[in-house]
Amino acid sequence: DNMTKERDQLQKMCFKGWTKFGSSYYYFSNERKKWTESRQYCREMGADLVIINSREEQEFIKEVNIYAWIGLSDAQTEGSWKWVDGSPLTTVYWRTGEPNDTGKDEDCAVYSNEVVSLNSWNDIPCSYETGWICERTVAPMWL
Ligand SMILES: [Ca+2]
Ligand SMILES: [Ca+2]
Ligand SMILES: [Ca+2]
Repeated sequence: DNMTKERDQLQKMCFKGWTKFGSSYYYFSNERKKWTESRQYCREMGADLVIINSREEQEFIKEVNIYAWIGLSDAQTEGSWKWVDGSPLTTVYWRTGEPNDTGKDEDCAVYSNEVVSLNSWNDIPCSYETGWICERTVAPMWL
């Protein structure tokens, strides 16, 4: 009936731009924002910046081939990298020589598509404007 049609339409609209991988849903931005603004964007959509928990997830993002913020920062304590949900770093995929805190001003981590290697993370200034990746682990209500 009409209600069902309406709901289906809404579902499609709301879900546009999100990709499912494993048990998570991902949003890859087409715009550029600073790290904090990127995070804000994700949170407004019931998500957060991506947390990379496994090699599979790291590989999945590599296929998308995007230069984008991830949910990792050492803004609170220099050198102490933390995911946005407070979970500890298990597997890390820093580029060779990173994180290097160039100019003592690099506190946010970016997924770089400039390298062939799976080790692709770099720390850069949080005020830099670039793409971002949101992740949510819970399916939205309308699914
Ligand atoms: Ca994850
Ligand atoms: Ca730093
Ligand atoms: Ca760096």
